[in-house]
Amino acid sequence: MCRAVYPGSFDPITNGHLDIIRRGCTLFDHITVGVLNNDQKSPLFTVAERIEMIRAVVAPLAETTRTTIEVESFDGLLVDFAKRKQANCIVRGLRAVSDYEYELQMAQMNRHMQPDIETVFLMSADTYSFVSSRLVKEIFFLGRSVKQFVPPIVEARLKAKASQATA
Ligand code: COD
Repeated sequence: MCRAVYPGSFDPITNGHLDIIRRGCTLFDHITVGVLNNDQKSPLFTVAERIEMIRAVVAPLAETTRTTIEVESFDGLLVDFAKRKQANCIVRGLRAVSDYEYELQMAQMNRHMQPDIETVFLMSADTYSFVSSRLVKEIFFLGRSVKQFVPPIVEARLKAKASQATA
């Protein structure tokens, strides 16, 4: 049984993240999407909001795949979370060379701490290789549509955040 953890900030989930999850379903029996509960960053969406959006966008995948997908938050070290989830793989997405150095360092550090958990990299689809949560938020709040980069529920939640901010 191949069990994977796909960890991240997901603030918010984008079509790039979703593509990695969808493709992960062809490789793994079980995927836990792990949302980091990180007080040091100041995220736009709360962990609960991020989890709710991810659950909503992965729900349709259940109809097309035998992979089970769960979404949870985690604190502390990723390898400890992966161990608790009995995962043998950590899935990460690679967009460009700029991701590589950070990802390599993290994968090597994680392997030193937990040699029985392998990091697996999936190359970003070329349609999403330039998409990041940070840019999506920046573009949205500077007034352009992000419809092509995020699932509809995320676009709706961004609009709700914007109207809360102006209320
Ligand atoms: N296409 C493909 N992949 C993508 C795209 C895209 N358009 N956008 C993002 N991704 C990938 C990223 O490359 C990443 O692999 C993953 O999706 C999640 O991305 P983010 O940006 O949401 O999340 P990150 O990279 O900020 O997550 C960092 C972690 C939470 C995994 C990391 O900080 C962590 O493990 N923290 C726990 C503490 C810990 O264990 N520290 C020691 C590490 S050695």
